[in-house]
Amino acid sequence: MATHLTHWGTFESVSDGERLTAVRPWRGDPEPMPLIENVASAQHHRTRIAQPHVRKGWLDHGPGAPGRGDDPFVPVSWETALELLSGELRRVYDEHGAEAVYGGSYGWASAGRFHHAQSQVHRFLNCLGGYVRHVNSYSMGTSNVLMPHILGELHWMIGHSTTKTVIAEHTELVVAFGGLSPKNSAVTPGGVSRHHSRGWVSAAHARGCRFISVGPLRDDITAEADAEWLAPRPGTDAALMLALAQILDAEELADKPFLDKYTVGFERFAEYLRGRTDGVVKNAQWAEQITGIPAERIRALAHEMAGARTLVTVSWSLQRAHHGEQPVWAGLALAAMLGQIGLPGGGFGHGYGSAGMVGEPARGLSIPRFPQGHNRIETFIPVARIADMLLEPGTPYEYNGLHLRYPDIRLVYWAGGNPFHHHQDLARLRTAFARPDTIVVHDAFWTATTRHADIVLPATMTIERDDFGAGENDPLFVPMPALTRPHGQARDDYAIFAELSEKLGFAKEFTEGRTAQEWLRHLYDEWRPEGLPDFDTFWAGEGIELPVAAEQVLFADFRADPEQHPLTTPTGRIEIFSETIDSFGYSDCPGHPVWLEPAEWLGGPASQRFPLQLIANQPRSKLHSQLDVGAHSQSTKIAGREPVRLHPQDAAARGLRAGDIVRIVNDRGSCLAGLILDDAVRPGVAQLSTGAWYDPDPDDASFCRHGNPNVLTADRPSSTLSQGCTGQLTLVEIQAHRGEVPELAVSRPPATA
Ligand code: PGD
Repeated sequence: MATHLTHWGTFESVSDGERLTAVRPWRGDPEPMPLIENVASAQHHRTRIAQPHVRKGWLDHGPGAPGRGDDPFVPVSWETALELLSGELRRVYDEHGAEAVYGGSYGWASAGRFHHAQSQVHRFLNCLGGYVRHVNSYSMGTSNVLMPHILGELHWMIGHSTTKTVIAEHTELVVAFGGLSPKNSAVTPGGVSRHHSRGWVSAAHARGCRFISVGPLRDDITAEADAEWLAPRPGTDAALMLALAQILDAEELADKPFLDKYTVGFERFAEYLRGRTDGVVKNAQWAEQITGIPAERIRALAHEMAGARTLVTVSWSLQRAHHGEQPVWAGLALAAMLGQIGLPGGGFGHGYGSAGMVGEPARGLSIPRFPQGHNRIETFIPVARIADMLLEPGTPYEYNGLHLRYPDIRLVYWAGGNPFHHHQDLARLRTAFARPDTIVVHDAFWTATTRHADIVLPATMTIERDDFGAGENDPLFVPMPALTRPHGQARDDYAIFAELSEKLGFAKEFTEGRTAQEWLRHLYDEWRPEGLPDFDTFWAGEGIELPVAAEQVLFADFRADPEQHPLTTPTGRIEIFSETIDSFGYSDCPGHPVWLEPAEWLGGPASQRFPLQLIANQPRSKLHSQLDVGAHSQSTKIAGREPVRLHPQDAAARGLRAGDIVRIVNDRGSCLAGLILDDAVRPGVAQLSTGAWYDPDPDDASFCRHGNPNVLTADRPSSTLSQGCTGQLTLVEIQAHRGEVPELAVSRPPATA
């Protein structure tokens, strides 16, 4: 039995050297996840990449040859692939410089710190001369930018959120905007040892804590919460929060001493709530028109929140939307008005129910990391602007007060991510991906991204290599010795870069003369704090428990003494009005929280033609697109298609029945999906999770035969401020699919020549 980490859980397994023969959850995990089944079943799936491949058009006609995404691939030897690749890298760096190389390579890759794909590719490209990078993430791209202006650095805040144990002990009312999704909090970047999605909620509920889940899906909170479900029109949470704030203000329920001492700009915000700036009082009737929540319920809720130890928590999904800053900022303003920030169990949270590490006690020690070196190139893009960058080189744009220009990219290098999973408007992305001279991808599988590359290099999975790792804020630091031989000719990203760096003449700089095993020992020895075992003992063991904080209350020290412990915002206070943001003059993100109509919502004109709001959320049966071919993920499909959930009433109005293969459409594209009827979905809403591998129709790239919602979502930034991804919500119509259900191509390897 060996212990092994994934982002979605820790498992113990037995292997015969070729494959895992038994897999079971780690014995310390109180709430194990079935997702671990995907690992063993995917390892030797026919979509594993067994050897290097080069796109035929690129091989025959050279860089820039058309046909990317359509051409067959030519299987080649490692020697040929690395010769071709090193020659092309030399050409691009010599002719166009490092500013012509996009090495952002966004993606979650795998657990395990040394073989962390982004660290590997970034170190390699840094040795080569640098690269254009990305900033922020698809998860939190809007909050990444907003939070430092109004509350503090987001990652620090996530790591120091009030612990779930404190909430279980002290909170009387949790108002969870966006819910507390157990499927999301089961995942922690880097790995999770003990899942806690349900235990703390049960404990809080047993003590008498009430939960209110605000969102379009009733099951976005665990049943143990016995929650009241409020289902506003999707995308209107900010209006609901503003009305709650208006009631607190008008009825003098707001905590004035708290606002005076710990915040700035409340009066500017209050003028807006009172209708002095635009003639519209943001009262309960106003919010009822927008949200569909009865004014009476809004009024009562404001009183309930003011009368209890209340935690206002906002999920990350709410900021992954057009004007996604507003629900986060309005939620913070509301919590500030309640005056409980810094008190045990009260105040503000961001991301409970979005990822496992939020609300876990901070880990005292970071774990060893593979150094990435220094990037000499300063040019970057906000991560979700990739298609704009490729399509519009030289075009100026604004971001967070900066005036920037898109670089002219000739070569794209990706390892550990799947843009044809994570990006929006995939038909547009495909057009963008046709622009560069060369696209290089390392992956273990024939994902849609590898199918849109020119040079495809097969990477190992974690079970095929030696590594170590621990999740963010997770105490268990685990040795991860290889459990099986690699599939086919797959190589570790490190081995690929080591050989390439040899060919390019900087092997010494990249490898420092170490093998992967020697790096593990070196990184561990360099890091080992006193009292921890030596490397050999660690490697032979089942993992060590690192110390964590006992309990924590977010901003308790700031509350105790704001002079001694100011926030890292420009004023050191919570900024309900931000002079900095206001000074940028962005009409789509002014200086305080406001209600701004999203481009696509059920109350807007676009809903006349597309009357269903599609929620494109995180999947239950896999992490993002990872191991979609695995047994557990496949067991949830309907005739091989991703399931879409619809309220029975909406299905009946369209003559649709459970199990039907339906076509989801809007002006950007369409996809097939298998229909599930479920009254846990708000009427007017459809839910299709992300993660089905994009399977474009050969004649129409905007039609996905498998069920990837990103053919439907808009490549529209959340705002000029953050330029974040808005993949969560889009408007669609759903129709019966007529004719034969086309075969899937993405579950087979691509054609070879
Ligand atoms: P993954 O499926 O995790 O998706 O986007 P991301 O690109 O992270 O992709 C990781 C890829 O890395 C997989 O193809 C996997 O096989 C590969 N891989 C794993 N390990 C290794 C390795 O060691 N080496 C190499 N070379 N490859 C490896 C996720 C992104 O999607 C995120 S974080 C979010 S939150 C977004 N959410 C939404 C959303 O809510 N709605 C929509 N519509 N779209 C979204 N997209 C975003």
